Amino acid sequence: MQVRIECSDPYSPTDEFLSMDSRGSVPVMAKPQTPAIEIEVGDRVVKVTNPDRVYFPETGWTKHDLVDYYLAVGPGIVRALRERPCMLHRFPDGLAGPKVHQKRLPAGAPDWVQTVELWFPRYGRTADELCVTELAQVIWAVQMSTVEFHPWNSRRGHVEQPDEWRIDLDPMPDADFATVRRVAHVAREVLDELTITGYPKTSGGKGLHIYVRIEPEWGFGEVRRAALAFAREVERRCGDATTVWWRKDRDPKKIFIDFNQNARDHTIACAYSVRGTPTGTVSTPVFWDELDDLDPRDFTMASVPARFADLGDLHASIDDVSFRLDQLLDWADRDGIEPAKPEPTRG
Ligand SMILES: [Mn+2]
Repeated sequence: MQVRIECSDPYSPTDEFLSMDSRGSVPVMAKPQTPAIEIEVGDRVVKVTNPDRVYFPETGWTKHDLVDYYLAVGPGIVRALRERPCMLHRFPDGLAGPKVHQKRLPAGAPDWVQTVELWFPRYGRTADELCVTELAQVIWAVQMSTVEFHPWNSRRGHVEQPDEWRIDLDPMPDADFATVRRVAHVAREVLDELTITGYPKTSGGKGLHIYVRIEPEWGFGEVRRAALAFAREVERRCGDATTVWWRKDRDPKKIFIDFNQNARDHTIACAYSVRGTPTGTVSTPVFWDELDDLDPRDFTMASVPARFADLGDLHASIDDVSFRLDQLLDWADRDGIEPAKPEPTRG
């Protein structure tokens, strides 16, 4: 499958337009180079340069290891990214170097790498973001030094209407995973009462995400409003949960239900995304009934491929049924949650 060949590897500067961290745009020159390799992915061939470059200094894992990881979880990462605008968290020199939060597709993409044009009111302009339709595009993004994939909660066909409601359980600094578990169980109880199926995954950090497929019928503001109404209900039932907006006002022992992750242009690492952590933790789909036993630190780019081979993608059925937000929006009205502001329109 992998053929080592000699290739020249001229440094090709990437386009950092809309990069959130321009420090990453400074190339590090004159690195010793190992020969590039070519990876066959479906019908495509992806050239991977500097495959032996160490991306994770603590474990010694290389860019090649990262490629192998994403190949191993291929159907899972593609399901999580399919047709979604995707922001890339790139580490051109591995974790030891700067991190680049990149919206616009890096330059030099082959013609089979697809994109979606987005409007960014903040910048008053558009950008073409990566839009994954097949695994080769994921591997190409890794070639472009992407470690983390942060897709939108909407898809190319209806960019302004999310089809994913994201329940983001964020532990404050003094909260442990046991507290995350308690809040997650209450969240599930409320979802059950709404007859909504939520798909849990570790965040790859200390938290947990629960994803819900929704009809792409509402704008970001309404989805966020529904998410807040849900979060308030969980907060009422569980003393460990908070929806307090200002971080400084939050109890550091609590779990913040970050409803704002449903706002336009807010993204979080998707299922099967490796995180830029020293141990290469992975945002990993989990069974509800393993939640009480698992330690999210056990899910890494070294361990998740075997789990994926054993269990398959625990989010495989997420696209089968889409749910509605009507009841949550009724709760939002009942609770006096202020109406969503209209999204800024394209000038
Ligand atoms: Mn989070």
